[in-house]
Amino acid sequence: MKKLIPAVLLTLIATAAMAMAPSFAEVDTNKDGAISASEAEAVGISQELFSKADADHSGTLNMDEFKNLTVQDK
Ligand SMILES: [Ca+2]
Repeated sequence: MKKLIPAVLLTLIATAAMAMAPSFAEVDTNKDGAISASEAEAVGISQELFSKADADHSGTLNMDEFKNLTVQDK
């Protein structure tokens, strides 16, 4: 029975984390598959963070770059 408790906690933590960090689809408001600087700014991602996350300096964030950003931004 003890195994039930961590499973419940993990679910709660995952739910809370998802609620705090916007998903890629939520940030990509024009649905072009990339996050522009203005889309990032709209959800409170600073220009500095955006530049750091933009690993290939394309001026936009793809899903991988966005994931790295949301992991590092803690
Ligand atoms: Ca976009």
